[in-house]
This record gives sequence, structure tokens and C-alpha cells, in this order.
Amino acid sequence: MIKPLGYLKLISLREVPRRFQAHQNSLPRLPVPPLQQTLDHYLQILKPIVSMEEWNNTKRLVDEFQGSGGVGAQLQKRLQQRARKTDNWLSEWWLKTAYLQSRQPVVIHSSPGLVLPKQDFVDFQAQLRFAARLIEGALDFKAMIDNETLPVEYLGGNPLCMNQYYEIFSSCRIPGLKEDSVINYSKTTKPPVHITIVHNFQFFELDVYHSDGSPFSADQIFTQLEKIRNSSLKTNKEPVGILTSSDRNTWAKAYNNLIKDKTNKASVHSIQKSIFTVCLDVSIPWVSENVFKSQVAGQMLHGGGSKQNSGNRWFDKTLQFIVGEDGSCGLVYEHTPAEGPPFIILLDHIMEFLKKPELVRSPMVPLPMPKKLYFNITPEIKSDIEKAKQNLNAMVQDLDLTVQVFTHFGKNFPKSEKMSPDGFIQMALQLAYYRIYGHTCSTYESASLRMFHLGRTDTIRSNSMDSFNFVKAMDDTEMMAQMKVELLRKAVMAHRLYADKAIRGEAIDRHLLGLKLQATKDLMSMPKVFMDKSYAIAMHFNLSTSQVPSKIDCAFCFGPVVHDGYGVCYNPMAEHINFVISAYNSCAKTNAASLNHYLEEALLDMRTLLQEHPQTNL
Ligand code: COA
Ligand code: HC5
Repeated sequence: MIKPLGYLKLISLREVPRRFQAHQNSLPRLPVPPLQQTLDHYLQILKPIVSMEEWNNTKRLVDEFQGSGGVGAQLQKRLQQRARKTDNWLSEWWLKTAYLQSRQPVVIHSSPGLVLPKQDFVDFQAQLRFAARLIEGALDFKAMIDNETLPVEYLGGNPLCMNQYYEIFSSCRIPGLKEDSVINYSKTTKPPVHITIVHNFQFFELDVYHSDGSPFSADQIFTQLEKIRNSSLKTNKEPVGILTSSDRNTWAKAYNNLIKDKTNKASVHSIQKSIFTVCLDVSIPWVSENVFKSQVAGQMLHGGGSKQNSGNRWFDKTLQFIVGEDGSCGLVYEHTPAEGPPFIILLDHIMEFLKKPELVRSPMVPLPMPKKLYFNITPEIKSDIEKAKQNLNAMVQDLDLTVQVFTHFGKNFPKSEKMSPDGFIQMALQLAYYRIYGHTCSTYESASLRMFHLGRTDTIRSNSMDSFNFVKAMDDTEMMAQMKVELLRKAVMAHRLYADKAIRGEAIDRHLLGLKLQATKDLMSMPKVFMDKSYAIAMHFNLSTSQVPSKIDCAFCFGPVVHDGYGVCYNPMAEHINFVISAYNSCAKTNAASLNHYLEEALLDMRTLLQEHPQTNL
């Protein structure tokens, strides 16, 4: 049975020298699935989402593509050659296609937010003390990466690629006019020894290691944070960090303009090179408990707009912790270098670390004042900041976010029914969507490809003929309940089987992408199968979802990937499920609270169905 990512077995290979590289080299390579298998499956997944006429047309294009005169076999051969010559045939392409070439803002569109349980700070000192301990805990985790003692993770008995852990510290995305880049400064000859602190839109460089390489204690960090706070009590008029929230072309132009000035260039470089950023945020206005939760998720995703904390960020930075005066804490990460799980494991580590008492109080040797990072703001930069503010505020206004804890049951219930909890939740989402719209849609769920060297993700297509048959049947008054149970079980099973295929590198989405990119490289014209309406429908994910389990009870969030779609992130705990649903207010067809309502109803109805019709032969 497949075990969840992350917590199954953590085996430290402490004794083996240069474990990391040896481990990495021992991992299998990402396979190129058989062409016919992918194309057959592609035709299957189209059935519930395109018309019969479109399907017949696509079937013809697929036959043409893979037939004797078609280019399918040639592209497949070239992909296989690429797979033989590279560590991972997909990883470089994926980095560019999914991230570096995208021109959308990273804010909301790409960078996920993670919300920690709310802290209780009696005063600003408590906020700074928490931040200091959090920094100490993060450096404690980083030590495991630096000395290569980080335990290897396992999924279903297979060791996972650990590369992403080595990319989350000291790295930053750099805007470019056509395409961005990402730099990992821990791989340079002089890795950084500082972090960036942002307070009241002002940036500071804070050294966190002594000259002998030992990290500062929490006490020392606290003292430094106090100095930073006291020297930045007034909000900076020019929130230069907000520039990083613009679409990538706009930001790239503004960036080139910003770094023309030497002081600005040095300040930007210090932020980019730092190990991570800690944003000391101001409180956000208190509303009701539930609205507040959604607002905190918003703080993590986008900072709440230019009047709140969005100027307190450098959104290109891979890792940014957020510690608010009001106790709202979490992080936002730039997605290019890594998936969510390394950040979750990091947070889990920090939360465990925070439980330990602060034992060693180091002698308080006087430490120099942390360096303030200055920016010279020309009228042009000022105008760029103004435009960025307006854009960001519009984006913040447009985001419809709902944080909800489903308290009726957690993954224990589907388990007790001998069903995959993930498949069960995905089928509830399918049912909720169908009940609102009367049809099904392309649905994306992230699957980890980390069983393979440098593996990132593939797509579990949660909507299938099986899910479609189930959702149609569920509200069919003519249908026998026992039949509905069977269709539900079949749909959950089909989902689980596809998830298994996906994590073994045999899903269709990355393979189709590979064939398409290979065609861009090799051919004079794009094969018709990729220009077809069905392909566009298949790639239009109205439901973009991700299961992110964690030990600590937190919520994670991201934006929808299409204008008329939803982002759904869920963390299934034993007895409850944390959901965060996002949508865009400017789309009249979507509403996050409404999807949440239907989702809750679907989960409950599915439980009732199963409980009222128990299977005798389990
Ligand atoms: N009967 C009883 N129990 C079952 C079961 C069944 N038929 N099927 C599964 N279970 C159990 C599992 O053993 C597991 O038990 P545990 O909680 O004791 O470990 C639990 O139910 C959860 O399994 P399931 O819900 O099927 O899913 P999963 O945790 O294996 O996750 C994926 C499936 C595809 C989400 C996961 O493999 C994956 O790839 N995750 C990565 C996603 C990711 O990277 N997201 C972030 C992108 S940035
Ligand atoms: C804190 C974890 C948030 C999850 C982020 C996630 O799932 O990102 C997906 C990455 C991928 O390649 O599947 C993309 N998605 C948000 C669009 C689902």
C-alpha cells in the first residue's frame, strides 16, 4: 500500500560519506511512458469533458499522430534519446515551462502560502522572541542540509529524491525580460551567512553566524531584531518590495531600472543572496474568527495589499517566513526551486524545535548593528512602485479565499471503509463541482515524481469516466443506492490506481508536454493533436488541487490557475480536514464559499451513503 509522502520512514545515512550525491545517483531515472499507452489514456480522459464530435475528431488526429506517416514515433524516439543523455528528461523543461518562462506575477498565480497555528503575542517582544526562535529552528534544519545528515524520505518503500531540500535556502528568482532565472547562492564559493529582515517595508541584512561558523543563539538574534525594530518604527514611504509582485515583464523592466543605481544593486543583491527572509508584519484588522482565518491566509499569499503587509516582502525570494504582531504566522515560498513538502517538513521541524526549552543562554557579546539596506528612489522607480501597488491591490481585491476546517470526519472514515482518503476527497470535489455546474471539468491533482532523480510532479486527472458515472448517479433518484455505492467505490479505486501510475512516472500530462516541447524543437509545425480544441479543454484546469499532509495542524493555499477556476488545497488529518479554496471575484461563475458549501455536503452525503449501505463482503 502506498504511504503518504514524508512521514513514512526517515532513515539517516549519517555514516555514509557524501551521502547526498551517492543517494541521488542511486535513484531511478524518470521513464518515458509508451506512446500508445499515453495516447489511449488521453482519449479516455477526454470522454467526460468534450463533445462526441470533438472526441471523434481528436481520435482521428491521435491516429494520424501515431500512425505510420505521423510524427509521434519520431518525437517519442527523440524523447527517449533525451532521457538517455540527461539526469531527468523533464526537469529543465519543466522549470522553464512551469515557472521561469511564465510572465504572470508569482503572487497568487504561483507562490503558495502556509498558515501556522495562530500565536499569542502579548507584546512586540513576544513577537520578536518567537521570530528569533523560529530563525534558530530554521538554521538548525539548515545544518542538516549543510552537513548532509538530512534523513532520506520514503514513499511506498521507495527512497525519494532529496534535491529540493538543497534548493530552498539561499536562493532567489531573478526577473528577466523573456525568461527569469533562479540562483542558489549556497552553491557559490562564498555562501551567505546572513538573512534578510523586513520591518515596516525596510530591509535589513542580519548576520546569523559567528566567524567560527556557529549560528547565533535565539537570544542574540532577539537582541538584533530589537535593534532592527527600534530603527524602523516608521513605515517606509516607498515599499520597494512591492515591485516583485508585478507580472514578470513589468518587474523585469522595473528591475533593470532599479539596479542601475549602485546602492540599490547592492541592496537587491543582499536580499537575493540571503539565506531566507523574515517579514515582521503589522497587525491586520480583526474581523470575525472565520473571516480572520481567510485574511491570514491572504497575508501569507499576498500580504493583504499595499496598505497592509505586501510591501514587507520580496516575492522572488524562495523562502519567506512571516511573523505578524497579531500572532498570524506562516510562510510564502517562490515555487521554482521546490514543491511544498520540503517547506512543510521544515515547518514541522521548527514547530518541534520551538517546543524545546531555550537551554543555553550564550554570553551577550556585543554584536554590530544589522546593516540597513538603502534604496535610492528616482521618480521613475517611484512611478514603478505606484503602478505595482495599484496592480497588486487589484489582485488582492480579486482573490476570493475561504479557509475551512471540515470537522465531521478526517481520513479515518474513508480508511474504515477501506478506501483511499485522497480518492474519497477528490470524488467529493467532483460531486460538489457537478452539483454546482451540471457538468464535469478537467481536474489537476499534484502527484510527486520524487521517486525519480530530480523528479518534481505529474498530474493525477481526478475526473474520469468513473468519477463522471459516480457523480451522475449520486443524485439520480431512479438509481438503487447499492449501485451508487459501487460506482463510488469504483471511482475512488480508479483514482487511486491513476495516482499510483502517476507517482511511477506513467501519467499522461508530462509525457504529452514532453512530446509537444520536442515538436517545438524538431519540427517545422506543431502536430495538430496539440492544436486541437480537445487539447485546450484538457489543459484548462477549472479545478487545480493538491493534497499536502503535515504533522502540524496547518492550512496551505494557492490561487486558481485559470480565470474561471478554483484552487483547492487540503490537509487531511485523522479526524478533520483543512481546506483552503480560492477563486477570482471577477469571475461571475465561481465562488469559493459556495464550492466549500457543496464540498462539505458532498463529503457528508457520501459518508451517509456508505454508512447506510455497508458492504458485507469487506
Ligand atoms: N484502505 C485503507 N486505508 C487506505 C486505503 C484503503 N483502500 N488506501 C489508502 N489508505 C491509507 C494509506 O495507507 C495512508 O495511510 P496512513 O495515513 O496511515 O499513512 C492513507 O490512507 C492516505 O492514503 P491516500 O489517501 O490514498 O493518499 P496518499 O497519502 O498515499 O497520497 C498522493 C496520494 C498522490 C497525493 C501522494 O502520493 C503524492 O504524490 N503526494 C505529493 C503531492 C505533492 O507533492 N503536493 C505538493 C505539490 S507542491
Ligand atoms: C504548501 C503546498 C502548496 C501546494 C502547492 C502545489 O501543489 O503546487 C502545484 C505544483 C505542481 O507542480 O503540481 C501546482 N498547483 C498549485 C497549481 C497545484
